[in-house]
Amino acid sequence: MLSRIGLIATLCVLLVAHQGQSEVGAAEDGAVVVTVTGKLGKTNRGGSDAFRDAFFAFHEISFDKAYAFDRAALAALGMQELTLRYPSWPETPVTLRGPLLGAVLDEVEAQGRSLRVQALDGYAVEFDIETLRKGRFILAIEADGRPLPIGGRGPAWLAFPPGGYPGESEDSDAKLVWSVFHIAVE
Ligand SMILES: Nc1nc2c(c(=O)[nH]1)N[C@H]1C(S)=C(S)[C@@H](COP(=O)(O)O)O[C@H]1N2
Ligand SMILES: [Mo]
Repeated sequence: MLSRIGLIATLCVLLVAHQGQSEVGAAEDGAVVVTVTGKLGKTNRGGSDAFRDAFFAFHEISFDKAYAFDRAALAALGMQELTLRYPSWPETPVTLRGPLLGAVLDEVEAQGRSLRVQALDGYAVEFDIETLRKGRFILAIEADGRPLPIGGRGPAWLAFPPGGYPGESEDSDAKLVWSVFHIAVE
């Protein structure tokens, strides 16, 4: 039978083990929302499996390692806020929250020069990493205090202020990829 002290010690160990797990990344804890592949210095999962990673397979994407983020892991990178309105949007600005894309790239130790941000519907946009590190790019997972839903613009929405990417006109939100699930570092 466990002594009282033994029991307390066991509980402490379990508590620490559990905290440790959520620190390491969270791929194990919650549903993965965004997976980063390509030239990474740090990964937290192995290669794609045509059965389990069916949506990657649908898009004909395969990889031998990747870094998978759930919402908590993205939030742990530091939630930033961006209140935006593009001319084609409804009157009331949208307040988006999520980590800086640069923080995501730091976490995975991105080593490439460009990024391909890909959405569930297949829409994808290429960005130059050096350029976007200078701007204010947020991988939003919340809008107006609510998680971005699948079926809406979630699970993640790449957002930056009007004119925030060189060469993009002030009124175009064409590079604001919504329903992002995959970022490839190339
Ligand atoms: N996932 C996804 N994101 C996307 C698009 C898209 O088709 N799919 N269209 C882009 C374009 S061309 C524009 S103008 C803006 C706004 O598109 P919406 O009017 O369909 O919301 O989202 C951008 N992000
Ligand atoms: Mo568009």
